[in-house]
Amino acid sequence: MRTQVCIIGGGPAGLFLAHVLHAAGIESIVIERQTKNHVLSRIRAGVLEAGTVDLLRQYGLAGRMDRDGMPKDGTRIFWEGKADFWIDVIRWTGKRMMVWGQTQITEDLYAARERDGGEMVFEVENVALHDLDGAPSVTFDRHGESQRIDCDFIAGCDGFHGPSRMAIPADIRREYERAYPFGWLGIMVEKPPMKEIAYAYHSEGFAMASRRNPMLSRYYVQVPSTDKVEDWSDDRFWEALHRRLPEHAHGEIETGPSIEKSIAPLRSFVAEPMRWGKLFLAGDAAHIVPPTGAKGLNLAFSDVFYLSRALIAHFRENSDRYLDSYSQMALRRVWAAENISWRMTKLLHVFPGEDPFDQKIRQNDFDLLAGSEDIQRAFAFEYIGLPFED
Ligand code: RFL
Ligand code: PHB
Repeated sequence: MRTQVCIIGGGPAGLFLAHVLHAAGIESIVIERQTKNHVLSRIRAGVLEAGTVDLLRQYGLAGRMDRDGMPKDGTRIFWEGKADFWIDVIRWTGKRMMVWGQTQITEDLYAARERDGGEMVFEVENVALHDLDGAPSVTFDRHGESQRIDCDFIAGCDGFHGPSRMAIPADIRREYERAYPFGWLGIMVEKPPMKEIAYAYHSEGFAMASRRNPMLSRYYVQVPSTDKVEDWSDDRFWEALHRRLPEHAHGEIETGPSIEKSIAPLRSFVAEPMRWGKLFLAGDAAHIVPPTGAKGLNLAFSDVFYLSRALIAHFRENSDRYLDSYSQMALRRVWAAENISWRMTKLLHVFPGEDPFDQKIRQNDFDLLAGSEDIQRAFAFEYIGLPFED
């Protein structure tokens, strides 16, 4: 096979890139390790930055989101022993976020790709990247047969465990990492959610209340990395959640049997550079953030914004200006998201082995935030996501 851009990975980054390139008349083939149903069964992100919402609208992908998504003007913070706090994001930034699931966005992206007649190959195995500084190609096996795609560029959108990042030579690639000794146990419940998305700090650990639609709630609690899903019955989950959220909010929690339950490990990770020769990384393939700042999916969209602009300038205007600056430009936004995600994780979670000094600093960080409009404005500026660079 031959195409202009071979996209490895059919998650949000790969599918959105294929969509934007198609709109500009650039051909691509998306190859994906899983089946479409498997990709669509993964439950992940829920909160979109204003910039991501704009991109979905700009590319005709916002119909369902604008009908069924829930605009979000700020975030509630519950803090053990202190008054509830509301970060008024719309007041400080003039911008509005959206609560709308990654699963639904991915469904819409698949529908668009099918409508456009774009090529997708599922259930690929043994994917390998070749000749990244010459005439690149990708080889893979499918149902026992070897196949090869020749292309002008490869987009590595294959998530944290995919092969693209590893194709950058070890002496060029630099990796920066923080692993956290805890994860988020998440459950989905078919009950009306709490009024607003809420983050909670409690001396027993972090908890959070989110949603997917007016009849679907998503809750999380911090658990040690060593815990298994089987250790957590629904009853145990609800008890922990109630202990960690203030009593006056208990009336808003509607419990029920979980329809999904999983543990996500927390990690901060960045690989640099995001370009090597004809290979460009986008999304989780290049970076991971802990979910506390709700940044991962948004970063996948901002990488694709920069990368699609660069590829369009290459094919349509014969200019490599944006291809050459892709890695630096994308990484500036990546590090900003790493920064706020790391700080929010430190602020809201209990770290094993922390001492009273650590706890006093955390309390003070919260008091500064709750007491200062300047700090709230700065926080809101980062939380809504940095503007895209020209
Ligand atoms: P994905 O979604 O991992 O997709 C990568 C795709 O590549 C495929 N793949 C391969 N394909 C071909 N060949 C191979 N060898 C391959 N190896 C892998 C995979 O099957 C997959 O389909 O990466 P992408 O597209 O970069 O998207 C990133 C987002 O999925 C991720 O950042 C977010 O889900 C993170 N995240 C959140 N982000 C937000 O912006 N807001 C949130 O509120 C938010 N909440 C979350 C989250 C992630 C969570 N978990 C479970 C990690 C909440 C949670 C609990
Ligand atoms: C979610 O709804 O899954 C969600 C929302 C906000 C976060 C993380 C996850 O920070």
